[in-house]
Amino acid sequence: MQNYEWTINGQKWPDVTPIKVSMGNYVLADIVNNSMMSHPMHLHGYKFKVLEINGQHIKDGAIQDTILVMPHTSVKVVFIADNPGKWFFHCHSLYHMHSGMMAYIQTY
Ligand SMILES: [Cu+2]
Repeated sequence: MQNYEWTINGQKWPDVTPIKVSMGNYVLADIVNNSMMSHPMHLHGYKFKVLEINGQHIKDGAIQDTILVMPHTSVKVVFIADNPGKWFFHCHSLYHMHSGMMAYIQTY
């Protein structure tokens, strides 16, 4: 069996670089899942709007704080950085999170 190490932007918790966003700006995020497993990605402190899934525009995308990113799928979301602080962004599969799939956004 292969041992999995789950990462965000190639980094494994707790050795992560904060994802810095400027207060008041729109933040467009590409969430790309190159693995063969699904990842329910959860953002604290914000709600985002889903814009695209695999390049297909989503009309009236839902406003949510979690999105299930299927294997070999990319998702574009947007939110407004209007909540100062440090906010976790992580996979909600506890196994994945505990093996490193956690980062944080820092709004300044
Ligand atoms: Cu996961």
